[in-house]
Amino acid sequence: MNNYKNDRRKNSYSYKGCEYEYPLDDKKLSAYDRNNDGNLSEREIELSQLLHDIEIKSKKLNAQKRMAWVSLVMIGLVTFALFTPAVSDSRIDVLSDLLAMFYISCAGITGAYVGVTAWISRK
Ligand SMILES: [Ca+2]
Repeated sequence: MNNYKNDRRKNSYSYKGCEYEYPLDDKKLSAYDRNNDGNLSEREIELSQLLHDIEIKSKKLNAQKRMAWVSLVMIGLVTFALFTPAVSDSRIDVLSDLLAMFYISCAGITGAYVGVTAWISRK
């Protein structure tokens, strides 16, 4: 048993002989205390680790999704900007190599996200 409410000296716990730093505050720890007895049992610690891992993976997936959306939106915005009179033909000629790299990298980010999420959902 690991009494997290009374042990405020450190934000860590030992489990199976290893000392783990707990990156969570008491409010989050109390969310993992399923039976509200003020202690984290071995099972509750296991579940809290699983939930913590899931939260981190979820945040990572959300960040990747945001990156893919920003890339997709940037492709549209840059394409739209290139068709406005603000960008002259001579500028587009000079920047053509750079623009090609920009389109390839943005499409690569979006395509990689779509491919990886499809691959993950199939697993
Ligand atoms: Ca408990």
